[in-house]
Amino acid sequence: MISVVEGQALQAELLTDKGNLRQQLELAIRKTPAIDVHTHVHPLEFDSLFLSGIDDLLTYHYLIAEVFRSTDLSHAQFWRMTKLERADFIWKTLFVENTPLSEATRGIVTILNAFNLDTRAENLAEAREFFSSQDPREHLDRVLETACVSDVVMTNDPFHDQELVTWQAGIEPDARFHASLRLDTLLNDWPTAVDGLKSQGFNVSTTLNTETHLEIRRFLDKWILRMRPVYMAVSLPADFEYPADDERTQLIREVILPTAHEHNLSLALMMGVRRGVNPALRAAGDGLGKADITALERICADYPEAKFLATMLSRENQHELCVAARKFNNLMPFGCWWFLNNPSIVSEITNERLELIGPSFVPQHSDARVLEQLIYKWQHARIVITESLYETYARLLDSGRPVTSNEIVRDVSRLFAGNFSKWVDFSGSTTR
Ligand code: HDL
Ligand code: ZN
Repeated sequence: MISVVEGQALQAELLTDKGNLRQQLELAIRKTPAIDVHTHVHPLEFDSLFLSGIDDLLTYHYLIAEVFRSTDLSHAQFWRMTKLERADFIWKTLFVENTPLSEATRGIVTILNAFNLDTRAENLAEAREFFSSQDPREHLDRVLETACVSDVVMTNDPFHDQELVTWQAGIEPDARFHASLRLDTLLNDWPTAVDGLKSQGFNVSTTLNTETHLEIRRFLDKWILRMRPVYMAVSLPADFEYPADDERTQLIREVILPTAHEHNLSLALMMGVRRGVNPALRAAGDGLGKADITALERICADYPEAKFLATMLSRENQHELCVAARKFNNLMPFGCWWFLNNPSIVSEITNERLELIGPSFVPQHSDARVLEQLIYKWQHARIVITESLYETYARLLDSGRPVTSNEIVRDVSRLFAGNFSKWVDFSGSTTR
């Protein structure tokens, strides 16, 4: 929490001048550390899951999808390349032969600029030299400081081999990194989950019954003890229905929510993804669909004592999510997810959230996969959120209610950290 903004004691007087209002807001947003509530970033301890540097940045699946719109190269030819060849190809195609106009390409520019690297370089020699010459731990500290991110919530899949190796070795991750227990395999791919559960020594049957429910709870209890997740999470397809006569509804009702209750964990529901729309793109091949908000409303209504985080992948669903959050105070909207994480849509979503639910939401998460993406995702988000908040405070002033710097810092701290911390009973980096 900041108590002094740029050497000035926080002003208690009313900000009746809009120029001063904007200055105080910009300072507060620039200085207030954010908790990044959903990422795919892992610290160094996770070996192959730790991604950093220009080659990982350029082979981000967002850029892989985009490069095929500016080349005649076939998917097969691309996938035959090495990672460095792919990075060179993407740089040449999207940054040299074309202008990096998209959000994901501009993100690379923001990162290079943050390290004073040539954003118009003809090749990757300088960038590769810079990133390979950094001390990894000092570099991680520098990235988190530049991004002004205090804590990073990871995505931890208990069926992923590297996760198994790391956690079973009893490795304590960097205290700024916190686990979330990801349930996609369990809830979206039950046959695969059965094999995974059995391979980890749990006696489950494909046909769900009480014994299997109990074994899955034992599996979750074991992973919760190991990971100490700040919440459990699942992405759900656009056609997700609740209730439905399927394994997913049974597992939600008989296993997941009882486990959430027992461990006082929130459940994050990320709705609207359509996996593998174009399999030739591999991880870049997912798409979106409009989900059924009534499924979320019914879960919130059925389990009033449970606490749900939710985000949705369709722009239209985000407005519905705001209205649902007005109806259910056990529902916390968060972030501008994936295809929504573009300035024009982040602005629309932030505006409608402020208009419909005031400061009672989590405005952004980065979804970063590569360490340095934290810099661009948060820099770009802070610029848009500043404008939304400024317009909101300016309208409030025009309506006859000025604010103070103290109130601005309070509001920004609540949005960037307080709402989430309170929701999941999070004590931050001191947790570990
Ligand atoms: O399911 C998810 O958590 C998504 O965020 C996917 O990981 C997606 O590939 C992504 O990285 N979006 O930003
Ligand atoms: Zn994600």
